[in-house]
Amino acid sequence: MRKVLGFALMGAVMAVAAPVNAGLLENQSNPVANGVMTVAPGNNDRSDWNGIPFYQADPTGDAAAIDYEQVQIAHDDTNVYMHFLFAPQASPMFFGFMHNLFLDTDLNRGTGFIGGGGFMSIGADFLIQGTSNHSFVGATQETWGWNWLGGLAWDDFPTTDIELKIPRAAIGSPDAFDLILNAATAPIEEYYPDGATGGAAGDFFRYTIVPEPASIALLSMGVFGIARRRR
Ligand SMILES: [Ca+2]
Ligand SMILES: [Ca+2]
Ligand SMILES: [Ca+2]
Ligand SMILES: [Ca+2]
Repeated sequence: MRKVLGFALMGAVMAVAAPVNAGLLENQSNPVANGVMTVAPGNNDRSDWNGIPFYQADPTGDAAAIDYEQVQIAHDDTNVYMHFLFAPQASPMFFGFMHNLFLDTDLNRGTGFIGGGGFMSIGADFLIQGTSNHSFVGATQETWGWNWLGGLAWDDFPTTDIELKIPRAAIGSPDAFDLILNAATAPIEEYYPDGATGGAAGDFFRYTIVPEPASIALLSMGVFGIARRRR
C-alpha cells in the first residue's frame, strides 16, 4: 500500500512542477552595472562577459557555415547585450544578413511573425538581422513586412565570437522577450534552440529585464495558499 501511495504522491508533485509553457526552455535575467559591458566595432574585449551564465548550448555540427554553439545575454539601464559563440569557420562569416535574431517582445505568439505556415515557436515582433533592427508590420501573417528601424553596435572579430548591443528603447522597452536564433545558410539552416521550428509547441528562450508584477502576485498567492493549508 505504501508504494502505491508513494507513486500517487510523486505523480501529483510532477503535475504541479510542469512548466506553464512547455516550449519555454530557459528564462534568464542578468542585470549588470552601467558601463560594465563594452560593445563597439574593433573592440574584441570579451572579459565583460565573465560570470554571465550561458543559455543551454546548441549542438555543434548541426549547421553549415554559421553554426551556433552558445549565447549569453545581459542588460543594464539602457541596453540589452548579446554574445554569440559559433563553431570554427573555414572562411569568416561576417555578421550580416544570414544572422537572424527573432524577438517576441510582448511574449505573445499571436502577434508578429511566426514563419511560413507558422513553423516558428514565437511570434516575433522584432527581427535583428546582423546589425539591422526591424519591427514587424502588418496585422496578419498574410499581409506583413519588416520595417527597418536602424543599425546597432556590434563587434564580429573573430566572426565566431560576436557581441551585439541593443538599446532597450529600440525594441519597445519590453519587460521581457522570447527569442530564437537562425542562420539562413544553405543547404542547412541553423536554428537555436533546435526545437524553434516546432510551431506553437516549439521551443524558445526567454530573457527578463524587469520581473513581471504578475509573477510576484502568483508567488504571494502561493505563499498565502501554503499558509492557509497549514492552519
Ligand atoms: Ca565586450
Ligand atoms: Ca549549432
Ligand atoms: Ca509577439
Ligand atoms: Ca541548432
